[in-house]
Amino acid sequence: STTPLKVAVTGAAGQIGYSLLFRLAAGALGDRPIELRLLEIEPALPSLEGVVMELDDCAFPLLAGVEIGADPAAIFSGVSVAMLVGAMPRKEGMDRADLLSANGKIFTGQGKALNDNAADDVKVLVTGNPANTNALIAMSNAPDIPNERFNALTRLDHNRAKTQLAKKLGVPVTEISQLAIWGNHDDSMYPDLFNTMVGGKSAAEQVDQAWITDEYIPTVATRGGAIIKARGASSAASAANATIDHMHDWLNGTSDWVSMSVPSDGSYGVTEGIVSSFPCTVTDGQYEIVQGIELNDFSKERIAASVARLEGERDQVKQLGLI
Ligand code: NAX
Repeated sequence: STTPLKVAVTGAAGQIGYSLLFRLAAGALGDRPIELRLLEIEPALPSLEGVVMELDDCAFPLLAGVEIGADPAAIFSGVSVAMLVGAMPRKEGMDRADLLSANGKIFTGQGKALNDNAADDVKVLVTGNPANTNALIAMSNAPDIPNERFNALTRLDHNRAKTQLAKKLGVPVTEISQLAIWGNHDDSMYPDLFNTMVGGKSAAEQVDQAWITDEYIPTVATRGGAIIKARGASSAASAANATIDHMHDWLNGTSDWVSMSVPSDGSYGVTEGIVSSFPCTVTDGQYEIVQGIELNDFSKERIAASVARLEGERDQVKQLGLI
């Protein structure tokens, strides 16, 4: 199609935005013109103007237009893709509950604005943390948009899990298939290797359980903190890359399982309605949770623990009147 795809990005002047916008404008979602609609809070608009100057200076052939602003209703008008990256960062002394409440207000407002202004086919992907519960809040405040159009990002965990496994086994990442993250995007997320294939053989049979429990899962779960320690700033380019991977596959389809946090339909006993990560495939712009996977007791236990975290967050935001 030559009609520009209208793509909204929130938090566009932030770290992730600085990587994300240039990849989007360069055609990362597909070979189609793109119109960027960038939302920021008022004080960040001057800085965002500088980013737009740099976008101009790239003379991207596919970039059909850029609009910026602080009013979600105007920015979300007619968008088919919304990447909700902007969120309130966790500051010193803030716990997860404070974070939920601060971000809740952002995502109730943005959910309503999407409901009233986005295109009928809008797909919404939440990257801003706590991503799964922010997606639940936005979804609950957008009654006219089908629930399944609200996803949250666990693709960064997925990509991290893939590379760590590839390194361990000394194979290229392309040898790995059927890998998936289950649960919440926090340190309880669970990468299941028992259904993963490497070079045509079961991954779990090529590593031992102690490595999975004591090294692999903790390395993937604490990778964000390791990046902060090394770089002095949180993951940005890799988070932007994962955000693009997720949306690219949602729009264009998959050839292998991918990890997507989606509203649970009760599959595998995951509480219906919460936004939890599952192995998914995508056909014609619609994802499906992969069915018929056998989960062993270790996997079931880990998934239940992560789902319990999501239930806890859901209960908190319910109490706060956000959903
Ligand atoms: P930054 O603090 O650099 O940028 C966030 C931007 O959002 C700021 O420019 C801020 O002005 C803007 N913002 C705040 N409230 C807004 C609102 N109501 N409307 C529009 N914009 C608003 O953070 P950055 O490093 O870019 O990270 C963004 C979010 O991604 C954070 O919540 C972070 O925790 C989350 N992450 C999620 C990951 C995931 O895998 N799901 C991984 C990376 C990242 O940590």
